[in-house]
Amino acid sequence: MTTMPQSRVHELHQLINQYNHQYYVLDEPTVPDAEYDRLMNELIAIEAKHPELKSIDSPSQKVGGQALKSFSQVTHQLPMLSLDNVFDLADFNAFVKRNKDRLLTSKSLSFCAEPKLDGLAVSLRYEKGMFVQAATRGDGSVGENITQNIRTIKSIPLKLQGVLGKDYPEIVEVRGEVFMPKASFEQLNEQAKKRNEKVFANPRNAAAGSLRQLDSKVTAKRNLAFYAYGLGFVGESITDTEQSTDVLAQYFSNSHYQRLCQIKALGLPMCPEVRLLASEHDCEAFYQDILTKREQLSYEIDGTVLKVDDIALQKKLGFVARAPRWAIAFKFPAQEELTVVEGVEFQVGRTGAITPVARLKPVFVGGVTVSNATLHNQDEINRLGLKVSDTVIIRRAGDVIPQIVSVVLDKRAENATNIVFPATCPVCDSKVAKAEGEAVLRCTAGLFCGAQRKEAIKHFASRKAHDVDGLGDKLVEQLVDEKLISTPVDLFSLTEIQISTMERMGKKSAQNLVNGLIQAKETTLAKFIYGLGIREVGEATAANLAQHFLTLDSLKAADSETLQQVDDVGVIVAKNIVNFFKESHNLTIVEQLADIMSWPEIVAKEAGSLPLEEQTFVLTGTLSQMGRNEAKAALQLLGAKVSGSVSKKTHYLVAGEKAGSKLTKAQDLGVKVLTEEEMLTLLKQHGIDV
Ligand code: 5U1
Repeated sequence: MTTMPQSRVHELHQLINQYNHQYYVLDEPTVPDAEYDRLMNELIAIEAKHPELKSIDSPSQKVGGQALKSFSQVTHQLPMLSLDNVFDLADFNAFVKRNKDRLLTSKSLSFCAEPKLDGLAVSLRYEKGMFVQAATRGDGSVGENITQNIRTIKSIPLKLQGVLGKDYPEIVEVRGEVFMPKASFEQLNEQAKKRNEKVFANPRNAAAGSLRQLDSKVTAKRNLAFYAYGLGFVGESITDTEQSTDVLAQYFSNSHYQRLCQIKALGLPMCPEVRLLASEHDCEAFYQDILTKREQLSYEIDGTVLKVDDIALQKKLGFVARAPRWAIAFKFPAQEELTVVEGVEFQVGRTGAITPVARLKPVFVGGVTVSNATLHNQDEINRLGLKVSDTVIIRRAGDVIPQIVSVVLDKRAENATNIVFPATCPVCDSKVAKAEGEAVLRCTAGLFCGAQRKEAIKHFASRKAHDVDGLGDKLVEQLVDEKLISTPVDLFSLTEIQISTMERMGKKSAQNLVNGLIQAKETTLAKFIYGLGIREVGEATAANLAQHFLTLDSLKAADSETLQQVDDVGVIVAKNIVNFFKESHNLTIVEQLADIMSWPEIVAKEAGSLPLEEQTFVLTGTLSQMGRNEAKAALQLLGAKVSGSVSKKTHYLVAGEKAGSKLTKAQDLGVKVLTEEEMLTLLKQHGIDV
C-alpha cells in the first residue's frame, strides 16, 4: 500500500516537530542526526513535487526563504523592557530593600532566578497557536521585523503545543533571548578564518549579525538558539489591543517561574538553569553557583537576572522608565575592557618562533590586572588591523590567556604607528625566515640563539621531561648568561661551586641541584625523546615514538614514511623529526646526552594485549587529581589513543571541571562522557593507581 503524499507530509510534520522538541526543549534527543536529516530531506522532496502541500508551519521552512530588501518595523503591543544592573551584593540588597519598602512588607520575597544570556532580546508572536511574527527589541516600542530569520531557528516551534482555548489563548507573545552557543560561534569563526573573512568578536555579535541578515538562508546556517524569559502581550481574541489581566490570569500562573514552565510546555525552550528561590537570601548563592558554572555552560552569560516571582507583587511594584522595579540584572565582573596598546615587544621561543607581545596599559578585567597580551603572529596583527597606541578591547574569560578582541577604530590616535616585525632576531641578530605556508616568523639560528638555548634547556629540565629538581627558569637564564652552560649536556658537568656563585644560590641549593641532575640521568626513552624539544613532538607523540621504535638508534635512522606509521605522526611532525636528526649539532648533543643518561629497555607490545587498545579518548576541562598530560600518558600506557578533538570516532570524553565546547559536541554526538573519578576508576581497574 502506498501512502498518499498528503498524509506522509502530515506524518513528517509530526515526527520532525516531535524530534525538534525532544532535542531542543527537553534536551533528550531520541533519534540520530542522520535519521532526522533523512526525514527532513524526504519532506523537502515531497514539497518540491507538490508545492500545494507546503504550508507556512512546515518544519522545512526552517531552511530560510526569499531574501528581503529591508526589515519592516513592528510596533510592540506591550513595550519590551530592559533591566537595571547591580554589580555587588550591597546594591542587590538595596534593590531588595527598596522593593520591600514599597510593598510595605518585611517578609521574605521569593525570586525567579535566571542566567543572563548574552544575546538579543526578541518577541515572538503566536496567533491561534501559529508563529506569525518576530521582532527585535529596537527602542523598546518599535523593533525590526525578523520573522523570516526567527523561523529558521530550529528550537523555536512554528506551532504551539497544547490546545487553543485550553492551554493558550488566541494571542500569545513570548519574549526571550536569541543567542549563539559557544561551540557554534567557535565553528563559525574557524570557517571565517579559513576563508579569510571577518571573524565575530563574541557570540553576541555573531548572533546579532546572524539575525540582521536580509537573506534568511544565511541565518538558517548559523545555528542560533533561544531561551524564553517571559510573556509579552496575551489576548483572548486576535482583535484585542489592550492587555487584560483576566486573560493572563485565566491561562497563566501567578508565579513568574511557573509561567516559564508553562511556556516550556507550549514547546518553547527554557534555560535549564532557571530556579525558583524561596527568599532573597538564596539569590547570592545562585549568583555564585552560576558564576562557577559559567565556563562549563554551552552559552555565554554575563550575570544573573533575579525577578520577584509573585506576579501580583510585580504588578504592585510596576516600572521606572524602561525597566521593571521587580527585576534586576546582577552582573558578573566584566570579561571585556578597553585599554591602550603602549608598545609591542618580540619574544623568541624554544623553536625560534618570534611572537609579538602587546604591552598594555594595565587594566582590571575578568578579576585580574592584565598588562600583556600575545598577538600570535603577523596574520593576527593584520586581522586585527592593530597599531601601537590603539585603543583595544581586551578579553579575559576564565583561565584563558588574555586576548585582544578588536581595535576601537573611532578612538585611533593620530600618532598611532604600524607594528613592524624585526628584520633580524631580537636576541641574537641572526636571520629570520618564514617557512612556506606558516604564519610564524622564526629565528634561523637554532641553538646558537641565546633565547632558544635557554628555552631548550628549560624544556629539558621541565616537569614533563626530566623534572630536574632545583633548576628553575631564572637559574637557567643566569647560567646561560654567565656562559656556564649552552646546551642540556653542560648541565651535567656543573659543579656545586659554580652553581653557588649564582644569585640566591647557597651551598644547600647548589647541592640539591647537583643531586637533582644525578637523579635526572635515569629516565625513560619517551621522556628522553620529549626532552629533546623537537618541534610538535609532545609527550604523547614521544611516548608513541618510543613504543614504536623501542631504541633511540632506530628512531634516529627512521625516514619520513616509517615515522608516519606511528600514531599521531603526520607529514609535518615526521619532517620535523627527520630535520632534527639531520642537524649535526643536534646529533652531537643527542649522542652526548645518551652517553650520560640511561633508560630501561622497552619490551615490544603484542598486538591486542592492551586493555584499552582501539579505544579513542579525548580529555577536556581541568582535572583536579592529575595533569591532563599525566592522564593522557596513563591512558596511552593501557593502549588507548588520546585525541585532541571529539568526532564520531571518539569512544570516551573525559570531562574535567569547566569543560566547554568539547563536552557539548560529545553530548551532541552521543559520545560516552566520563568524569575524572570514572576515568581514575578505569585506570585503577587496569593496575594504574594515581
Ligand atoms: N534571563 C532574562 N533575561 N532578561 C532580559 N530574563 C530577562 N528579563 C528581561 C530582560 C530584558 O526583562 C523582563 C524582566 C521584562
